Amino acid sequence: MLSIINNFIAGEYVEGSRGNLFDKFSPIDGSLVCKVHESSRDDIDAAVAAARRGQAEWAAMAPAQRAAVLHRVADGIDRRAEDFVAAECRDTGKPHSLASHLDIPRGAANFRIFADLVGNVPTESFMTSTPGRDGALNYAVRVPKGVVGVISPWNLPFLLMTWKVGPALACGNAVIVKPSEETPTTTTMLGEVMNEAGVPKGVFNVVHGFGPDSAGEFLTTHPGVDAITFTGETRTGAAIMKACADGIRDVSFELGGKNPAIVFADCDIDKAIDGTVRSVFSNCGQVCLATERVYVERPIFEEFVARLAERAKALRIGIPSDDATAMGPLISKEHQAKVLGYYELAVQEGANVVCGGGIPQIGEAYREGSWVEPTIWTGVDHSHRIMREEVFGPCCAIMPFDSEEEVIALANDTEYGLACSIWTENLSRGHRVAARIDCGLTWVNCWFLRDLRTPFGGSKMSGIGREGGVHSLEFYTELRNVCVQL
Ligand code: NAD
Ligand code: 6OD
Repeated sequence: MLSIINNFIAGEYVEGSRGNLFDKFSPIDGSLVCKVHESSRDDIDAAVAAARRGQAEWAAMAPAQRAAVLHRVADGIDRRAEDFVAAECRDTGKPHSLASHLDIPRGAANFRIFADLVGNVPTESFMTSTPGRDGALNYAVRVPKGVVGVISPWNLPFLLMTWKVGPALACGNAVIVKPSEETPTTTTMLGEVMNEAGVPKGVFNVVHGFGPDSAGEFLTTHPGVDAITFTGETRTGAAIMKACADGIRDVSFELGGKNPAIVFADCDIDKAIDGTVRSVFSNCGQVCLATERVYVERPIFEEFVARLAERAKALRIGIPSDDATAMGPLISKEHQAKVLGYYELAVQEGANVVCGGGIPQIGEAYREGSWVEPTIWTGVDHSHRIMREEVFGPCCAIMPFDSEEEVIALANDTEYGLACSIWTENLSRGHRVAARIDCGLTWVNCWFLRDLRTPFGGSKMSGIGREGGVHSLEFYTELRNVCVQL
């Protein structure tokens, strides 16, 4: 039976008021997955009104009580993990093993960690001397921002949505989430878990649609929304920033990247190869932190390229439910066309195709899916567009380097600044180089090893602000000062 995805407003699943539905197609075989109710301006108005009512009730609850509710949300996700995994795999085509080990458990963790964190953060206070008087006590209190709009992408839909909803709710806000039009399902399913956990109606709302002239724009321009937190493309971030400027509303942006890996000749090459296979090809390369530029010190360049290519060619491409699948399809035909466009461009620009570069044969039943081959290029420099522009596919270009100074300059020669991995057994060098890379996250001898208490975000065109740990609390609350004359 074809499923219809509704909006979730004030604790109820509701159809879009205009009756417009859009189609969501499978990246695996191009079949219709579901039809989705697109939200109109009226629906966004209803969501904002519900959120304002719900937020007042939610913020009035004792923080410990809110934390207990959020723990029940996490438990509810765990109980239904299999349903969430199946839905995420259906929408994205990602391997079942990835969704069940990463996306869905991280969703539950995103509620637990921030539920526990909020009660344990001290705020500042000062004793202020006032000449001739008894002085004053100044202290700061944190209050929720109010109604937060959450706009999320399709690559790690549940993980990245809960990464914002968890702390926003823990801080006493209400949220209106607009998931990507490509991945509407798991965010919508979360509504039921929220109701069962006892989250007051209107605290968690979901609206569906696209960006411009649709739910995304209606949400970001709505005067009843107090802040917007967004994950997605850099140019979408720029459009949202303009929309938020009118209302002087706060934004937090996690945007695109063109992330380097630096492989020194003194690395443990087995670990560096394993790590680079993960960082380039996981989730079919559709991870904002994914490596797309690899710089390898010349003495190990040939060996590294040959071994990485061997591993890339051995990656099993297939459907989510096959346990042997290491890589699924891209999210959509549109994204496949973009990635294949870069594969073509690389060749036109004179890159050497070490492996891949085309569409793999998965079987007749999957001909309409959005498959691409894992791809590696050499023979490139920074004049090539594949060394400068985010592809967001399972591919990387590899360049040799001769010195630490040279590779630091190469790594930083980008308008992005999200993540970097450094592979070396010389930890002094690891620290030294990490300090000089202009990006928000540097991993030494690892990749995507996350501790949710750490600051997460990008420099330059990769974002504004930091979330994670207390940094999330900073974004999702406002600080007020109280001054008491003693
Ligand atoms: P996208 O920017 O196309 O879409 C993201 C969301 O924004 C979707 O929900 C979309 O409907 C909405 N949107 C689009 N235009 C809008 C507008 N004008 N107003 C309001 N909302 C609008 O991004 P995507 O294609 O879904 O995701 C891939 C991109 O996201 C890549 O560039 C990737 O690097 C980036 N990303 C970054 C991070 C990070 O943490 N830095 C994480 C994941 C993805
Ligand atoms: O791990 C996280 O918290 C996070 N925001 C990951 C982002 C991955 C981008 O695709």
